[in-house]
Amino acid sequence: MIRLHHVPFSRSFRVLWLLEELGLDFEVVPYDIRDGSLRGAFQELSPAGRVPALEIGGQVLFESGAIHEYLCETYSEAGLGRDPGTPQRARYLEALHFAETMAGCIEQLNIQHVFLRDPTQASPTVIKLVTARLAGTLRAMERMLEGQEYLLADGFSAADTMMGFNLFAAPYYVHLDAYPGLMAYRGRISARPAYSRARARDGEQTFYTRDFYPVPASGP
Ligand SMILES: N[C@@H](CCC(=O)N[C@@H](CS)C(=O)NCC(=O)O)C(=O)O
Repeated sequence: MIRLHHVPFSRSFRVLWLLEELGLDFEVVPYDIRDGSLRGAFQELSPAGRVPALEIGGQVLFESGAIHEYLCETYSEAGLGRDPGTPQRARYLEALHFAETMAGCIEQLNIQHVFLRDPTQASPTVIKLVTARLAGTLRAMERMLEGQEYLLADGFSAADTMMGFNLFAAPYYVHLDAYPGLMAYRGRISARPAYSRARARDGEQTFYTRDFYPVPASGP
């Protein structure tokens, strides 16, 4: 039995998508990020009250990157990880972890723009700074993709399910049309059948109420 604890359109989508790429049978347990259901009993599964959490083989794992490495090792025949000693190993690990540098920027902007109970507490200075940092990670990702279809030169991997998800959240804060390489890549990953199956199981996000959240004009 594999069971994914999931909030629609959150980092747990990475794991949902990877499970579909691996062709595994699994159950999705949905949560609402705002209703308190990620606190209390849920913290037995994920101590910081975060998704994803994955029940698999009688244990529970949290942290999307660790789950990626574990699933790719456990189902190695799918070839979605890169083993130690193989040519793309270093780039693979780099992309898996860089995904969280970018997601950390998105998370800070989510807090500033979307999750503060009192929006007047948002800081234009922090928003301006973090938006620029997010743009920097997008530029870096575009360079990583130069001349290749996926993040690794030897083809699709779990690095793409880790980092690829970010490209659906980042455009709430940075216009992606400035990054043609990322736009083309996003088109490629969206066209994957496993991505479509994952989207069909994802559920509706409820936190973004606009298409774009600009840096406030009153910033320094
Ligand atoms: N580094 C963790 C981050 C997990 C995380 O922060 N997930 C967010 C959703 S994207 C969450 O569960 N937030 C709930 C909260 O902060 O209360 C991972 O990659 O799994």
